[in-house]
Parts: sequence; C-alpha cells; structure tokens
Amino acid sequence: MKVVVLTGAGISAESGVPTFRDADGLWEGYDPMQVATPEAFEADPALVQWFYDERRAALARVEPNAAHRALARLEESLGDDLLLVTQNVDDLHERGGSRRVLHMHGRLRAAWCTACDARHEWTGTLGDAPACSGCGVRALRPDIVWFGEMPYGMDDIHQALWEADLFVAIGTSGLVYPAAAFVHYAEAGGAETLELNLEASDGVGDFRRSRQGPATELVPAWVEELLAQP
Ligand code: BJW
Repeated sequence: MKVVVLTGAGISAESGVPTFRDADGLWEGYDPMQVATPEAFEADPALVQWFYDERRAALARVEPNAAHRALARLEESLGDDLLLVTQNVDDLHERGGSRRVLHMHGRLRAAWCTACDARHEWTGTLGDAPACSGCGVRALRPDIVWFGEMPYGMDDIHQALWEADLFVAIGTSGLVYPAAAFVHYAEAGGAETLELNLEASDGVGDFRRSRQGPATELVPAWVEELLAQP
C-alpha cells in the first residue's frame, strides 16, 4: 500500500511548538506578511532574522511526541511506500525517528546562501550576519519557503500523490497552497483520503473520512490500525 502523509503545525503542538493560526499561535502578535515573505526580509532583515533565530533556538527546548514516533514506526514498516511530507520547519519528525522527510516549506536548522546558493546545516543565529563557509559572503537567510516562493519537492510530491492508495493530512488547517490542494490530486489519482485534526478543518469536506482529536492520540491509533491490516 502506497501512503502519502502530510503533516502541519498541529502534529508538533503537543510538543510545545506553537501553531500558526490557532489562538496563541505564532502569528497572533505578527502580521505574517511582515516576517514570512521575501519582501519583508528585504525591508527589515533584522526583524525577520530575529524571528527565525528565536524559533531555531526554541527547538532545543522541545521533544518529539507520540505522533511523530508513530509515523516513524509506519516508515519502518512501509519503507519507500511511505512519503512523509511536512509543512513544518521543525526537526521533530527526524528526532522522532523518521529517516525520509520531505520538508516542503524548508527547515529552521538550515541556512541558504543567497550569494552562492549553498545550503548549510545551521543551529546558531543568523541575525549576526555570519559568513557563508562556501563563498565567504555574509548573505545567509533562513532556508524557509516564504509566501510567493516555490515549495520544495513539488514534482516528487505530485507523483507520489498520483500513485498513492491513501493520503492522510494531519494537524493542518488546509489554508495554505499548494499543500491545501494535495487532497484533490490524491483523490483524482484514486486514493482514499483521511483528515486527522484536533477539530474538523474548513476543508474537511474534501476528505472521504476524518477523525477529530489530539494528534498524540489519533496518529498512534491510526498507525496501529493500518499496520494490523492484512
Ligand atoms: C491540532 C492540534 C493537535 C492544533 N492535534 N491537530 C490561491 C490559490 C493558490 C495559492 C495561493 C492563493 N492565494 C495565495 C496563494 C499563495 C500562497 C497561499 O497559499 N496563501 C494563502 C494564505 C492563501 N502560497 C504560497 O505562496 C506558497 N507558494 C506557492 O504557492 O508557490 C506557487 C506554486 C503553486 C503551485 C505549485 C507550486 C508552487 C508558499 C507557501 C509558504 C508557506 N509558508 C509558511 C511560513 C513558513 C515560514 C515560517 O514557518 O515562519 O508555512 S505559512 C505557514 O502556514 C507555514 C505552515 O507550514 C503553513 C501551514 O500552516 P499549518 O501547518 O496548517 O498550521 P495552522 O496553524 O494553520 O493549522 C494548525 C492546525 O492544527 C489547525 O487546524 C488546528 O486545529 C490543528 N491542531 N493542535 C491535532 N494537538
């Protein structure tokens, strides 16, 4: 069985990583357009670097939860028949044991040199304008996909959705494209579709099945069910 799982901020919420759009979410005090666009970065690089430096530092204070670990068990069993796509920029899937994770919106722990196009693993700060170890230029930005930029891995994702038997969206509001349209690609390719979310999202009607509750309960239960199938 070929499975594509898409995760959003809700899967990391119980680890203590704030979501974007819930009450007390990350963007409650911010206009996303002031921190998550290339134009915002150009207008006020110090603010944007600070925003991401803070979030990168906060990763050291959180741990993966039962939902991340359950998806790692699923990968152990399905191998290459699972594609785990995450919109999250944290590294909790990897720390929960997943080995193959497609970060379509980039990663906090990566920096991108806009001078030489190199990517570097990064755990420190960028606000102090460190030099790129490749070209020496001080032109590093967070390796994050901002509004108006092309998400990563779209060809691989579309192919996997087309070939999938099952598409599952976990902990995402379904308000951001192109991820919000994945359910339609999967459906067009003949896949079963399932939403697992704390509450029914606005797009729940696009899915054939849905379950509501916290990810740390829903995801391990769903994985156990799937693995128990003959
Ligand atoms: C729980 C829970 C618990 C809570 N258990 N659940 C019209 C049509 C098509 C596109 C557009 C359009 N208008 C504008 C666009 C383009 C734009 C877009 O979608 N804008 C929308 C606002 C409308 N998209 C783009 O610009 C993208 N690029 C693009 O489209 O390029 C062209 C292209 C098209 C087609 C193919 C290829 C290319 C880029 C989008 C980049 C998004 N980046 C962000 C910010 C990253 C930086 C950062 O992290 O700061 O990524 S936006 C932000 O939202 C972040 C997230 O990954 C993303 C999704 O959020 P998510 O994960 O869904 O979080 P929430 O908070 O919204 O929801 C949490 C959910 O969890 C809730 O439902 C809760 O109930 C639930 N939950 N606790 C289970 N315990």
